[in-house]
Amino acid sequence: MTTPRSTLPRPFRRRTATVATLAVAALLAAVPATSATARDRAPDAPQALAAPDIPLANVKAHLTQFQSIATANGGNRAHGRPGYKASLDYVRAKLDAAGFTTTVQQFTSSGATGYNLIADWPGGDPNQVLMAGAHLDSVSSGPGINDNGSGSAAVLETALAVSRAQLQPTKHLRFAWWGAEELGLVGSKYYVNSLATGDRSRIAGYINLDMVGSPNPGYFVYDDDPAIEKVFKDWYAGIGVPTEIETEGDGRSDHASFKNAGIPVGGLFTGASRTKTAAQATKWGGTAGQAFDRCYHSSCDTTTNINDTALDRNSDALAHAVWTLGTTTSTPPGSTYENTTDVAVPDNGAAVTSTVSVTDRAGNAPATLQVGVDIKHTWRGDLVVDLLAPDGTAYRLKNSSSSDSADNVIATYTVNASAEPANGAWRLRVQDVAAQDTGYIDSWKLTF
Ligand code: DTR
Ligand code: CA
Ligand code: ZN
Ligand code: ZN
Repeated sequence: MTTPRSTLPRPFRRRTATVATLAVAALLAAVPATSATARDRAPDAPQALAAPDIPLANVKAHLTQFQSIATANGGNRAHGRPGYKASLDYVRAKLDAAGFTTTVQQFTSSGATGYNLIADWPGGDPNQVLMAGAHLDSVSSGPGINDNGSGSAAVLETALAVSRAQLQPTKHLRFAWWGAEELGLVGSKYYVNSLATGDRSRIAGYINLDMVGSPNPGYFVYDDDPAIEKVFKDWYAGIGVPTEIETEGDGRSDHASFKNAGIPVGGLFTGASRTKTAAQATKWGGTAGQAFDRCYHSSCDTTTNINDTALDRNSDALAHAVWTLGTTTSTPPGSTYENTTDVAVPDNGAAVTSTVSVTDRAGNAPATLQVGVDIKHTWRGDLVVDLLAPDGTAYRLKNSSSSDSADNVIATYTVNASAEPANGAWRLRVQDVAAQDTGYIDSWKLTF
């Protein structure tokens, strides 16, 4: 059940260039941003790609509010407890005042009502929704200021910066604060599962921030969607801070709910209970042999359990990603992947295959995947032709025919491959099932 102040954007068909847009965004990240910020430009001028600085003081002010809320509500902000809903009401009030369209999504978990907060920034292409989110709930044993007030505050302040800049992004921007993450990603799973299939495919990417101010911080970037990962790694490289790939997190925060639905994800993390190594202390500072966050899931996870530099850097990194990925121009439709190597087809024999590897896309293949085939073969009725998805699923393109005596199969087939991840080794399989007449695969290609 939802209690919308306004509804989420109406359904539109997805543009197939969406996933390619993220790749372009990553390239744009390398382009030195112009010095002007969005606020320096007339409203109708093209937006600068340079994000504004996110004021650390503003982010910390939200943490102070979360701390006060926990203190006034039994010491926590956990699912099902008053401190959680009070946290949500605080965040929502800020967003409403800043011009966002907010929606509260209710669900039930462990016998208690849970709440997700969704905030849409009006405008942008509803076919390309860029999301950034954080879980707002704490564990019941403490106020959860680093886990995950830090992510919640960084996402909130980035959203408020979008409003201050009156950003007019290419993509539609949506920000989210999840309930009941600590119970098993419950709120974000509920959100993704509640999306109609078409709505899911409109989400170009989801960026997750969960623990981004750890007191003994590491700088970890999720190694999921290549375009999102590159935006973050390039930004950190730009300030001279080395990053590591986040390896602890697969499935351990809300990005997993989106990744499991085939949506490109990325994110930032400063570490939890794992111990910082000597090598990490050398490159990042801090204390080797000590946990990144000694107060993980503990009552001492208070406003004193924050490293300001880490919180500031990750807030600025998120803003950079939202501006970069959110304000990219649309890309030319389609991307083609081709194999032109000849493959002989044995007469009345075993099937042969030819492979096309797709590596730079994210999300699933489209419902209108184009399969261009060029097979030189007399009496083409001998041939059975299939497309094999990376997981081996076969899509029949052409059946054999005892009456089709024409030569060559030169055709383009449209396949609904929306159930298949785009990346992987796609194969064309050809078999000659009747004696006499021979030929070969001349070339074939996939167009997304
Ligand atoms: N599961 C998160 C904390 C967490 C632990 N490892 C990772 C890796 C990436 C993101 C988050 C986490 C929590 O306790 O909320
Ligand atoms: Ca900053
Ligand atoms: Zn936690
Ligand atoms: Zn967390």
